[in-house]
Amino acid sequence: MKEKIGKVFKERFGEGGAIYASAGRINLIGEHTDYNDGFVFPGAIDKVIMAEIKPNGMEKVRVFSIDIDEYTEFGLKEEDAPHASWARYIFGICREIQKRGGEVKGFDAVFAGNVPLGAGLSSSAALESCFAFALNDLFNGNRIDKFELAKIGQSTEHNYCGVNCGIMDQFASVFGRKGNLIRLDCRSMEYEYFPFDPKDYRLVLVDSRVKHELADSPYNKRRASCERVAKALGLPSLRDADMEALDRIKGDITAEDYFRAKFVIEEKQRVLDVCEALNRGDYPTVGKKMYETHRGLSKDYEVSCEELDFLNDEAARIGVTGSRIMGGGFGGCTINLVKNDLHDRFVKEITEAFEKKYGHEPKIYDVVISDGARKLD
Ligand code: GAF
Repeated sequence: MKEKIGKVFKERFGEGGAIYASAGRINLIGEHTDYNDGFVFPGAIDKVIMAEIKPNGMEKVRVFSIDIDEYTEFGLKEEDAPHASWARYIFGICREIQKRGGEVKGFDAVFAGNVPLGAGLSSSAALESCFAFALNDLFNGNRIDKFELAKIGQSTEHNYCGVNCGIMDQFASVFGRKGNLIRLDCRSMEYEYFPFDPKDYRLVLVDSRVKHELADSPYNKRRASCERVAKALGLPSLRDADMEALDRIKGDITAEDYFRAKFVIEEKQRVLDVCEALNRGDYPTVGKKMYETHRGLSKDYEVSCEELDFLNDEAARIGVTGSRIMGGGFGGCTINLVKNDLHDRFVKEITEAFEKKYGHEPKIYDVVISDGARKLD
């Protein structure tokens, strides 16, 4: 990928620039908890967006996407926003740095990636973090701290891409560390690295290839439900809510809002339970919690779809230790905790069963927990 980017950069813009990369992410558990000030447990993966970037001495950005095979250029003022959705991520990063008093000047860039798009692996956060990291290095002497880089990505989603997301994806993409998951408290922003290298298990993603699109989606509606319930409880967020309090106001809120909040209250506890279980090496409990999350996401939070429920049922039938929808939902992947000796049978059987039912194979990815945003040599 690096060589290809270098070649295209040279053809389009001449003498090469610096090369940066940032990663997609998985999340072991803690879904839709980030914007409720709860806990999440993600890690960066070995699938990246990579970009070669060089200041061009102009007042504009010229950028080429190898994968989409599109070129665009834009200025750095608010009214210069490009139309192409992929370019809006980059424009958003430039603007959000500027809004915070940071410097961004014109630059040329060529980028490519292997984070599957729309699969729930946060290709958008990888793109944002790659450019945020690079522009911090190129124009700001790395003065912007890593949390702020993650927030710059999140604000880009909010203000330029129409997704009212939490901080998890950008955080994981910026803070990812090889071989480690990271438990993040999304209220205090305290985080802890957890070495994750189970000897007898593997994490396997099964991509339904149902396209997951968060912009203008029910994602923002889920967040609004949570905020309504928190308000009805007189709390700043669902972080401090419990089932007793929720049951007390059950008559004052809609049934839908009740079930959304119930899921979040249960899910934030599950993250803590999974971390404890991991500390004991108790993978059956980790797996059990993953299945509980899937049920909650499917029945109470209603962000699943037929194909993802099918993948989850099949995983259970085959005897997989843990399985659930990963990420925002509405399509994309399941994440599966699979015993080593079941791995090959699992991949074979779930692929065949899915193809038989839906007429196309799912994609299978073995997860490798890797580093987040970085400059390459
Ligand atoms: C998406 C969002 F971008 C994250 O912030 C998070 O809410 C996730 O869905 C669900 O856990 O990836």
